[in-house]
Amino acid sequence: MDEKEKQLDQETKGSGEHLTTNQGARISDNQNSLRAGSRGPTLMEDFIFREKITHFDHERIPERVVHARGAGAHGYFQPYESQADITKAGFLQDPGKAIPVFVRFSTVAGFRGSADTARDVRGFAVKFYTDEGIFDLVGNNIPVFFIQDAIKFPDLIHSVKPEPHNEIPQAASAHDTFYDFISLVPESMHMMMWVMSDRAIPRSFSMMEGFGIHTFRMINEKGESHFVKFHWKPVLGTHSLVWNEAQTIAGKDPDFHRRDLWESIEDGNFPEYEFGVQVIREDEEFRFDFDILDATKLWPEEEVPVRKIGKMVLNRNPDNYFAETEQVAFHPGHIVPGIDFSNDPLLQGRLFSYTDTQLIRLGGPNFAEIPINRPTCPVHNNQRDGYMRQTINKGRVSYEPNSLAQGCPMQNPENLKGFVSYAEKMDGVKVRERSESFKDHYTQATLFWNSMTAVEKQHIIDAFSFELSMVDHMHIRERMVDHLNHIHMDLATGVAENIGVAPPTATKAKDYDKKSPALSLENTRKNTIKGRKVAILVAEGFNGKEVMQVKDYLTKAGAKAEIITKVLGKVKDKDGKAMEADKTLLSAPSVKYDAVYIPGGQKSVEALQQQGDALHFVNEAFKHCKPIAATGEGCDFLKASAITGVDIADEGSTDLVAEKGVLSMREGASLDNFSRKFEEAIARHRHWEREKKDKVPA
Ligand code: HDE
Repeated sequence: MDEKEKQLDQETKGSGEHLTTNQGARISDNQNSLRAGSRGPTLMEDFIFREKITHFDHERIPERVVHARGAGAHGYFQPYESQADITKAGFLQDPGKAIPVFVRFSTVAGFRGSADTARDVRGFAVKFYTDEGIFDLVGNNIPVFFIQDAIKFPDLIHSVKPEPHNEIPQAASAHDTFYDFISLVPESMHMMMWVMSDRAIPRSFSMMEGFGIHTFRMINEKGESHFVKFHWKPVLGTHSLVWNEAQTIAGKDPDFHRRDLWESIEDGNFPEYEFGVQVIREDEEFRFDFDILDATKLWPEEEVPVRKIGKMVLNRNPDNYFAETEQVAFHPGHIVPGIDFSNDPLLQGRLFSYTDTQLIRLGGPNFAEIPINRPTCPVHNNQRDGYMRQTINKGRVSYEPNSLAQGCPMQNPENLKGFVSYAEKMDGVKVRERSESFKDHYTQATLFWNSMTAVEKQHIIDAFSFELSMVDHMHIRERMVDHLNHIHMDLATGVAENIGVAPPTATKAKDYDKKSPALSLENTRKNTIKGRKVAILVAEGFNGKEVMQVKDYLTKAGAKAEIITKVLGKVKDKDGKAMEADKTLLSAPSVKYDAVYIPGGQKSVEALQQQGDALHFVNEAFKHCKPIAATGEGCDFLKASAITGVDIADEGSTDLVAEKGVLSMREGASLDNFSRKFEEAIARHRHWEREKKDKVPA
């Protein structure tokens, strides 16, 4: 019995428990309510019925206003070595000590039931259960934000959410109100570049970076402060979907990302991220051509390198979505000694918002007592009562100072790890105004554009063109093109041509050719196929030996290879040996895989050629620039598909033909060598050099 069968078996056997009310009375009949006669009215006294229905009626709590759609996982964090030079935070001192974490990934705009693959920012929120209290790092997968001041947040969110008169569109920024707002807020342009790039459609949660965004402080034992930015770097590298694929997945598998996270953990293929900090000395605050308190700016990694200080591994799925993933309450204000805030006005505003939102969402001030939110260290204070209080405080003392309880719980001086805010020098007049140093809105947007490859640039043009073609108002489209022309004229021209706006005649961008290679996804790729999914398309009569060998190779390299047939059940190879199908062509579209392999076997290939879904599978994989491989008669299948512009091994050939990510081999050459070449092609992920998608009918 494999693990899955064991689990199903256990579920079938049951727990042996008895059904009771919430008060513990055993229930004799859970099928019928209490009636006056078998055809008579239901009786008020039916406490069993009333308790059950009342509980059901109250099952929902308000979804998060933003980040409503999420998926969570448990894991641990362990530092590489002591970070005592910059912080006294206990969890960053001992490389021998791991602490528990809970992570919640999310989208921002959509409702709780929306599709995972919408073009959107992803939330990347981590709860560290440290011995000195909870530290929440409530970040995103993009290192900058739309706005500089928290007072604009409700406006931003109202503009991106479905329009209020008809509640359309769901989980999409491609509509008038969003672009109306954004085009009037130039500070959002840098963030818009990221959101229109492939970063906003990640391949999986385990293949995206995370960022704390704001500048924080770290404080060491000597009381010295350094400015820091937090980073998460995925061990699998950073990968994305392509837009057409993301849209298709939204219908075929709206749970694509949460399913991938769940299955990776169940398969023991644990998502891992390195934790990093960029560090700026206190006296370097004004060394840069941007303000380090401005959340619409990043610190280029080439100027301020990321110091990798630890690793997070996600190794356990939640037991219950609601109790854990839905009730988890993050707050950027949950910090521990050794970490402190900066004056970033966006961060300062967030410090108010998160407690406030938990009060309405979780129903009162005791949300820290919900199991997922409880610190792992002791909690003692004089806070009492409130909705759903769990703690049963003993004794008569709930105030301080007191003598009746010997002054306990007592306050802690700094040497007993009491939190002491960094003594930052303050002066200034009380004003409602933005610093002059926050006023350059385009330079880093241009830096981002300059750092992209030609393909990435084209994707940004395509994304803006898609989004703005959904905007009805001409003056909004024109305003956007004008902003883009402040970033780069090629961008503005490329977009304008697609959306019926007159292209600019002269650039408004400043002459700026700096690049930051770390910003391009092409430079974050790692040489691994761990976590990728490969489809093997077969029908009866396939070449079993080829399948076993290639599947084995890919599995050993960390990929998940699945056998796909027309119907579920056993499928026989050409020697009559049966193999179990994992999925069917109906339930497993190509968009759910990273690569596809068609083995040989005359009968199998002839049958597949008669299946439109199989041909569509390969055509679509080709369109999405994914690696495609075929051996033996499988090459004939590729020849019968709509693949264009690449060589495929001819009958009688003994060569391994590999062109633009399409591999084919008839006979003679080594299958091991073939598998190795296939692995390399999968590691590359996308073969953009064949991106001529308009020609492929998929
Ligand atoms: Fe949030 N944000 N946010 N946000 N945010 C919330 O808190 C808010 C901002 C982020 O998985 C809310 O519990 C304001 C930046 C994540 O549970 C709310 C501002 C960043 C999550 C809230 C921001 C984030 C939230 C809604 C402008 C990246 C989901 C429900 C200053 C650094 C956490 C909730 C989870 C959630 C307010 C801007 C990240 C309303 C006022 C910038 C990952 O409190």
